Amino acid sequence: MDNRSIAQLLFETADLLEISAADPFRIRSYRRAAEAVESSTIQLSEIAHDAKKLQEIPGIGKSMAANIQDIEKTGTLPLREELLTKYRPGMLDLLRLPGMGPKSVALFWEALQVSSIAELETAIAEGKLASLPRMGTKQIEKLRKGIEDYKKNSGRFLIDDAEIAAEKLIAYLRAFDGMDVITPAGSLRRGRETVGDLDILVTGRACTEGKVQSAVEYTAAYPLIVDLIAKGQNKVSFRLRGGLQIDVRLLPENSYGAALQYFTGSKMHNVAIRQRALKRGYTLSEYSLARVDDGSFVAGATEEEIYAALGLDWIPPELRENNGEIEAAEQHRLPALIELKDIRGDVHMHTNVTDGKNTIREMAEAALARGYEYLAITDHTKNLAMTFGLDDERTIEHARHIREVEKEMGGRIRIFAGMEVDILANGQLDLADETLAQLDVVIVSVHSLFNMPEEEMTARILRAVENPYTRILGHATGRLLLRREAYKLNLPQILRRCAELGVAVEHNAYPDRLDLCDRDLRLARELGCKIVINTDSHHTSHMEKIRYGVSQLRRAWLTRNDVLNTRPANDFLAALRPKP
Ligand code: DGT
Ligand code: CA
Ligand code: CA
Ligand code: ZN
Repeated sequence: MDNRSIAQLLFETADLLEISAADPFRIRSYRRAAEAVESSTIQLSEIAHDAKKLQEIPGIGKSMAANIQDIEKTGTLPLREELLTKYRPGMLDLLRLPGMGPKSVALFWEALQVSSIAELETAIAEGKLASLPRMGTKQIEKLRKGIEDYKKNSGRFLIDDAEIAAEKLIAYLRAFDGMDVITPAGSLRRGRETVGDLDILVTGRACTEGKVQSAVEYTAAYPLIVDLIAKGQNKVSFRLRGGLQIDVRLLPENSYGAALQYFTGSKMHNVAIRQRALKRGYTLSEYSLARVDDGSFVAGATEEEIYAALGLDWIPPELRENNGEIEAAEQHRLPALIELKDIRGDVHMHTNVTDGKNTIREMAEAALARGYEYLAITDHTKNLAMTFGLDDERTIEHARHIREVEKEMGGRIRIFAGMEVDILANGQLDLADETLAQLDVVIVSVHSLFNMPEEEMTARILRAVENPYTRILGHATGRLLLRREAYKLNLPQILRRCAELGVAVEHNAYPDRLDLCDRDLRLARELGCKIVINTDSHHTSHMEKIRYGVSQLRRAWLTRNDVLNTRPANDFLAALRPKP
């Protein structure tokens, strides 16, 4: 089990303890342990057999070490299970609503027997909340809005969580002799920013008639299944802990391409493709492309042969949203989409001087190991006090340090000195111009006061990009996927101004941001903006998350030429807005 899952179980136990009005010290010890696990760079599952080693981690004592060992052994915590027999699992969902803490959950339970989001929704509709202490119309409205947002997001998962789940399952399936080709289809293959469920397709010797039954049994025996939903002739559906559903389909080789095409979607793309097939006298199903008149087989083993039979170039999955890709494929003018290997540097990352976990040197070595030619260190500024952001003096010192490390690297990689400068409430930047003048990469970002009215937020960001030293606008809409909506702003106006000024706009590839989104990226390109892609890494291990961002760039139809950090170091610097 990974650290994040272990931490989650400990956090949940702490919440349940708090709902049950347990001893505050006990509650705190669970929370502290959860935080320690979450931020530990050691994989706990690797040392779980050794209670002594576990206890070397600050925040983990003897009893927590035993708890972690229980989690490793059983996948859960006895205390959590015990509490869940007294309280309801739905209470953990209630805790995810904004403004809802364990105390309110306990109150709703005692006063109204509310133990789930659905019950809370009913209680609000029936006006029952108003009778509770400290429940004004404003609080009630906030809860109602929170439920609405929750329902919109619930049942969806971040792309990296979904991909990790898919990879684990695929590794398990590969161990079975004859499951030769295993591919995730659906929204994951299309690189969508979040995923509803996973659609995994399998083919090979084990999927032929007569043999497939034992392959189905093996799939249904996957140890991480918590809820087996269906087990059919060639399909297994189940849920993992955390709620992610996976549909696995086992298919004969001659219809694999048809199935891959069908289950990759999107639905809108498939509808348009099927209409095209019908116009040409074919029917397209998940089994094959066949002639309407005599039902004879035309294509099915590969996607390429199906698209070709329909007079189309093969369409990359990221484009399959019925946004003009079919016309482009017909006219042989699909773009040569940007690829992961095109990226030559990552120019937004943090170090342990602020809220990152590694040193400049460690970040540089990690970038080098990825094959990058350059990176930029861009730590936070002082307005972001909780990250230990730097003031002017410390920024200059940090920049000097960055240049020293670049020398130490002996020419193996370029390191640009930069900062992620906080945009203050009025749009001013958090560092003086004289300081900014000494940096290579100045990214400006909003990290506070997200609830401004649209006009004010737009003016604030416009003022920040007007600063002559601003070179990149970071994560422009501030959304956090499944957690926080974008702030209200007039994005087209901001993008237009960035294009005029030559300020590049960032695509922040960290999987809970992916900001700008695919649609906005397409707009940015149309408006003539320069575009960069960054991970905003706070740890060396975050750099690989760039691939999720590359998927978004591809979904926006971008090519290598549209993205500045596909260029060599000097060309990249020269392509940024010139310094005044
Ligand atoms: P998700 O799971 O919500 O992130 O999105 P998808 O695209 O993975 O959707 P899902 O899992 O419901 O279905 C996977 C693919 O299967 C979908 O992209 C297209 C295909 N598919 C499913 N149901 C239908 C349907 O009723 N009609 C057509 N044409 N295709 C379908
Ligand atoms: Ca799906
Ligand atoms: Ca599905
Ligand atoms: Zn930021």
